[in-house]
Amino acid sequence: MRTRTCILCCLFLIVGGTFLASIASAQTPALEIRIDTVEATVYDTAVEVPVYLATSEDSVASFTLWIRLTHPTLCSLRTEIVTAGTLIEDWQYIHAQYIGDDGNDLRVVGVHNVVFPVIGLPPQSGETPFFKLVLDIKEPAAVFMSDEVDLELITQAPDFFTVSDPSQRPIGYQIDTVPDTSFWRCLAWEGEECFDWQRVSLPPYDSISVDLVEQLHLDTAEVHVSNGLVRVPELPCGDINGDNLVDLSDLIALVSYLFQGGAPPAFVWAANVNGSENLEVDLSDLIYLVNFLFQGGQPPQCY
Ligand SMILES: [Ca+2]
Ligand SMILES: [Ca+2]
Repeated sequence: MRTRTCILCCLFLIVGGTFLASIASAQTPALEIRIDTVEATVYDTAVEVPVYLATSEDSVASFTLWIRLTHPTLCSLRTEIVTAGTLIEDWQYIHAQYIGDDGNDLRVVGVHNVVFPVIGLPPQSGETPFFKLVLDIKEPAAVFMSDEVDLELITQAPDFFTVSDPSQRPIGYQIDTVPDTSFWRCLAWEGEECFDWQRVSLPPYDSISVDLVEQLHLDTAEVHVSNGLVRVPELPCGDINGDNLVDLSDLIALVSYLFQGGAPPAFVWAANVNGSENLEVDLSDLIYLVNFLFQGGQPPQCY
């Protein structure tokens, strides 16, 4: 009886331990790359988009990321990478270049240090930006057609998406051994013996060979990727509280901001209703908005 009780206890502990381990791995991936969601206005000329890195165990010494701008009606990607105040501020090598001719695909490569010993970033919680992308906002006339673009991380192959530890091992990849079949055609027979083989992709062929090759695959249970969104809202000038309308509530928000220590406008440009060149929001804007709302004055003109 005592023996049976012990076995039951052991089974319970093992099952319980496995259950806890699976929850822990689901909550904390070995590697997480996230492109932030960012909002800009049609009056911004450029916007910085933070990319975040979180690692639960590994130090990161180098990376390659392929980032694609989809539906590029609003913005264009720069090859400039902002590193000030980010995790890779002191890295020795940072390089970004376009892939293709349309400027919508960007490859970013970073190496912490190239001289031995390679150190790498210690595990990160993902609060400080890894680095920042820069997007130029296109002319307002082109923006009105759409108001969102996506920044997609391409992850199909190690050439597109790799993050490595100080030993240059990719983080979060599985290695599969798969058969690789090749077809051969003989170009020079001598009796039954061939002296010149040519590898071919179409029949006819005289021989087949099968090699075992190793392929790397991103382990999606270990690596989490989330793409970013850049939104450029088409807010009307004078919409100080950001609800897409220009009405009394905007006047109240402006009075609160100017005289009662209230929240600043959602977008400062939308509060510069008199279109002053210094872009400042002050009493003259309040008077302008009162004239428009109650005395038939000119509509807000932010630019
Ligand atoms: Ca409003
Ligand atoms: Ca003003």
